[in-house]
Amino acid sequence: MQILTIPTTPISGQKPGTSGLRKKTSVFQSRHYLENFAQSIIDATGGAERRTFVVGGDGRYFNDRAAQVILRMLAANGARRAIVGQGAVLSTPAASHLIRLNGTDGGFILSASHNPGGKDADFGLKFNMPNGGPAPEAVTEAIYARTQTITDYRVLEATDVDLAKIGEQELGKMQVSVVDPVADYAALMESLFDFPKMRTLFSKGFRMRFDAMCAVTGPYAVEILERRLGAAPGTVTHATPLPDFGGMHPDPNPTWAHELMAEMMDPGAPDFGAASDGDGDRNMVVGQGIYVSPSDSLAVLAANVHLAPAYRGGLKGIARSMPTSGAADRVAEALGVQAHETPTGWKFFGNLLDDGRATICGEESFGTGSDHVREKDGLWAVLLWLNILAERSETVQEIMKGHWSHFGRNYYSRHDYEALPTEVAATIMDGLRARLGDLPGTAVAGLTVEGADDFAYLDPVDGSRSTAQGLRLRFTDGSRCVLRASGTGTEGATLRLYLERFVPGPGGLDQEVQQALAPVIEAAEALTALKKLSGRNGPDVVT
Ligand code: VG1
Ligand code: CO
Repeated sequence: MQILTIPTTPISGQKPGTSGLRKKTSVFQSRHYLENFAQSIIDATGGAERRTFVVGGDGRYFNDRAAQVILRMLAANGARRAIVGQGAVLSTPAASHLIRLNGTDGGFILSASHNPGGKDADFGLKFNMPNGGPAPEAVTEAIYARTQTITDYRVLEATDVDLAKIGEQELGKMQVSVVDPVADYAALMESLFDFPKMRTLFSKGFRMRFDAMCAVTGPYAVEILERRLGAAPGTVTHATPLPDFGGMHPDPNPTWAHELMAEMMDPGAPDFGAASDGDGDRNMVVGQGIYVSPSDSLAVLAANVHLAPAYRGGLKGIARSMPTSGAADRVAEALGVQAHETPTGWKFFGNLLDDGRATICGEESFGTGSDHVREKDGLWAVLLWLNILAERSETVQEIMKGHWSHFGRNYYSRHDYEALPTEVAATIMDGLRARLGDLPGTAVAGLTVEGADDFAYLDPVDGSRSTAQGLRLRFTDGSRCVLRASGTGTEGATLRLYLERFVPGPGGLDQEVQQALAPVIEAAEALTALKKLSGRNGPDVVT
């Protein structure tokens, strides 16, 4: 087998966003595109010589082809070993776990996560570090810089590795270990939670629905929920991963997981419902007749996490992304633990988790996780909820109401304006940014602006600074809104408007969310002119 050095030239736009590089599948399939980016990752992270990597993805269209290319490139770059999920499939949290479990030098995760998959949809690739977490900004910038100077890449001339077969193979001088994608992950979950107690819950007739959305979590959820915990067969729906996710948009929110929502709002609903995204790191949680917002879910999980065996000792701290509601901060305060506010994207939690400053982390975008891996973890969150439900013997509804009456309620919603022309989005963002200094004191829609800034983050562990992470407007009554440009889309620019209002209770805890937020929504429009400038009647997706 021969190592080929292929001359290439830089390709523009290979800049990783919030979570890796995401592009249309056809772009990734174009000449040298994947190879240039993969070689740039290898070059910018110190080469692959004698190293071990994990390789796997969410199973979307092109996943298998891309995995074969990456394996041949790792072999050509001198890697010692690659650990690959069977069929080149690994959920993102399972990949993070394998990176850590095997003490490897990192991992290549093939996924565009919650973005639709298929020939005409999206593909993505990201690199995770030896700690199992997404590469931090300094590394993704170095990768991007390398894509702009690259002159050649190395690839082994070889036939495909048989990724259907579990066991050891050789690719040139590199060892390829094909592993069961589920086994180690399921064992990890079993070590964290009280499986016997959860089994008892199911044996008493507890009913659950888990919508895997034809994405990667199907096999994980069937193994853990149905086989190990004894949930009724068929609890997991859309359980077979498909290359195009069966045409579903694998984003677990009330809009895209509407089948689950409809079932859970029905009078005969199961006791507990959940869904996960394309690569298995997101979760949506729904009770009988009640949707749990991700920001609330983080707060409730943090307040109850001591009920699960692995967390009996309590929390070191709670971290949330800036746009996520302050509900978790109230729990941190009550527990007397550190509260951290980071920019959007899981890469910012890694240092806090590694340094023992946080145990549990979350984002408003349906992401929750803990220090058991270095990614958000959809099934982990669902299992923690189940463990809490088994311990408390209350319904989701009772737990939520109890939480609000104790801590007060942070009404919260996100309004997405998708695929706007890039210039329009830039005009809206730049216009507001330019006026931030003048806004404090402005009264609008019955609210008064108290503070306005462009969020910047100073990492307390490594001292790195990240700027321009979202425009924040804080009102005197504690409400706030945030305007931020998405970094995961592949078409035009998506703007996200995050809205929050705190009601301390005892009254006013049962309002309809958009109604409770009406003054903030009105003030946000008056200040950002988002609808007016975008020419849209309203948001495309409301979560
Ligand atoms: C979105 C979410 C962010 C999340 C990211 C990756 O990013 O807002 O919270 O970490 O997706 O999630 P953005 O830049 O589009 O707002 V996943 O599950 O797509 O890896
Ligand atoms: Co995801």
